[in-house]
Amino acid sequence: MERSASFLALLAVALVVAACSRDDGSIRIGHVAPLTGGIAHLGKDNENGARLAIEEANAAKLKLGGKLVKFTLLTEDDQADPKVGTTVAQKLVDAKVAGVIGHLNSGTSIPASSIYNRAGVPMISGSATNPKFTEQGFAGVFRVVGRDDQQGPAIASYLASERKPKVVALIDDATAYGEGLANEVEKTLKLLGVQVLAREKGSDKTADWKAVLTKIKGQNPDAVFYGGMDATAGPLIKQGRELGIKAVFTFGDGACTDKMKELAGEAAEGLLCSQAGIPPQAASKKFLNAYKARFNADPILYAPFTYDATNLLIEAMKKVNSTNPAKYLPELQRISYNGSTGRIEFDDKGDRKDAEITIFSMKTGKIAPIAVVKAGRTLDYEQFLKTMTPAGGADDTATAK
Ligand code: ABU
Repeated sequence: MERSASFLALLAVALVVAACSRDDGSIRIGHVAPLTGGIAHLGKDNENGARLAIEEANAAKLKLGGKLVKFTLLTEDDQADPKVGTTVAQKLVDAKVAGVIGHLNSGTSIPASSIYNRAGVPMISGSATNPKFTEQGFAGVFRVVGRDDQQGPAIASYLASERKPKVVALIDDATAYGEGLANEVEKTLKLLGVQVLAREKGSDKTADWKAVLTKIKGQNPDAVFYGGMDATAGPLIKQGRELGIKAVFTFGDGACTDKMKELAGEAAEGLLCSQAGIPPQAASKKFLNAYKARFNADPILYAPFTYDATNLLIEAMKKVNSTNPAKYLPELQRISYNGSTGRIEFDDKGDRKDAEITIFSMKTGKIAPIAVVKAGRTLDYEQFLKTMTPAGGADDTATAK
């Protein structure tokens, strides 16, 4: 379905759905991520971002349609499992949420999006990067990070130009995200004339990579790219080094975290990786200070993005002074919002316009940003920072378009 046709269908559903505020003035906002299992730390990070935005909105004592409103976060654990993802999506629809922040994984976001779309519930993911998420034509689907058809070319081009590998081995975890991102990396490497070995596979639960790595070692690649999350990428690089593989290990956003050091120790040093947005430390000072004060920790990966996603939903309601989805949904599509991660506007698919991709390397146990790719230009990270506001990020104020 075309997104414009889906938009009319969504408005028709929204018109028959009662305004999403309850008699006591409370408005429920859903959040979904894996909160148990190997990537629970990333799920909690996403949840913290959404929670902080809601707590700040409640502290501001917002009135909509003349009534004081109170936002409540309904958070669900989809275990990064597509089937559980659709079950909790239906649960949130039944709970009459005003919108959903999430899901974290592409593999859960894509099937869940049909359920929210049928129910007229908007969803904004702060981390799902597979292109299909916004290519389905669903008018209520948005993301505030870049896509894997931006991220794959960015990390592959950086690897090819800076490390000049002749042969690259590609492994993925057979998820929508991991496999999709590895496909994008493969396409770019081939275009650049780099030889790519036959694809190797694991799963999002693989802990023992030795058989795959032994096979790869025999082919002596200069680099290894893995599409998957840090929980499985940590053991992969650790076992790779134990087997004596000297190649440059390279990863996408799911494995571009300091957790790699915790999981792989010294073996993580020197890894290359990308994130589908600005680095968390480049988010606005206001956000970073508030996050630290509230959770006594720094954001790990995409918390600034789920914070912005939640604020976008609330901002759309504020702009139309209504809790009626038929009114705030069109506002979400045309919003121009200066969030903690910079200005956010959506294109006609629901993707963030001009999303950044940041390239990192692990140095002395921390992933450190090296370069930012934006609108087809690659900037050295220090140069990129100069293009941001003096505060080092955005100022969290909304501006009408
Ligand atoms: N983008 C990295 C992890 C989330 C996902 O897209 O599956």
